Amino acid sequence: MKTLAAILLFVALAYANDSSEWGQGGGRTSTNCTCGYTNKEAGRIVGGRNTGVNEYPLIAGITYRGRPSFIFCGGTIITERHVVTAAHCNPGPGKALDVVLAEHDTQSSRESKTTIIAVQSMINHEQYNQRGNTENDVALLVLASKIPFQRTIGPACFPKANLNIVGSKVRVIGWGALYSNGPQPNILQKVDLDVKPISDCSKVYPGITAGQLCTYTLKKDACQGDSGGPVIWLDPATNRYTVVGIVSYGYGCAQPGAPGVNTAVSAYRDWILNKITQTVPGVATCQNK
Ligand code: 4AZ
Repeated sequence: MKTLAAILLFVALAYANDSSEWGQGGGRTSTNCTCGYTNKEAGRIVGGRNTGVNEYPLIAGITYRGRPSFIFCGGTIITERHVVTAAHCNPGPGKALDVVLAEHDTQSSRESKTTIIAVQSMINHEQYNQRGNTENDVALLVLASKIPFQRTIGPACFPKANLNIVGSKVRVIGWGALYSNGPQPNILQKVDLDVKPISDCSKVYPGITAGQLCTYTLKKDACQGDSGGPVIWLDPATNRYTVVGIVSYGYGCAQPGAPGVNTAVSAYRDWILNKITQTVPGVATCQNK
């Protein structure tokens, strides 16, 4: 009987800990707010696999209002009112957008309870598309109402300045095409990619800058529809996911010799933080202490 009580107490404590922390976290460094957690138990990208249901609470699907099952771009939650995405996802004025949160299977409403929030404004980087290349492919979505952070919905951790993760693995998640010009999956996909020196990208693409993150792994890649979505890195110091990139472009998908190009969030840190303060004063990103 004593053993049973001990087991029950242990289980209760484990649960209490999980609901306050919402999944993994708890590395040697802490963050100023809860971020970058996953739900492993709860539960293409090219060459990826299905995520678990609500495995990545930080992802946002961007949709045209009234078409919640067609996610045309991804995004990453970074504050209670902001999602970061790619400028090339901007359909231009006159298109009402929503973000879909806690989505898993876009063709089912049973497996996950989603939250849809209206986009109040989409702010493109002022220098996007100015020199006819792909740099500054970053935009900030300001949401019309506050995101209800919970186990299944929450922010990514925000990177420090001058983060260098060349040589590390990153994870890309999205509902983008399963191969170049192929169909989009219903279920959110994940894939792990290697971060390469920027010179690997500039060999293949003109006009690559230090504000970009080059990824390349044989037979694995982001693809059409993954754009704007999260490139995340499990920070070993916090054991939490930090948004390090925004899926931007590439020649085809998983083509041998053609890396993927992503916007490096760390390089646009000040631009993003300034826009956050200008649009919704008082909300904050979650960062390492
Ligand atoms: C796209 O068209 C796209 N291989 C995004 C990423 C990549 C290719 C295409 C990367 O949205």
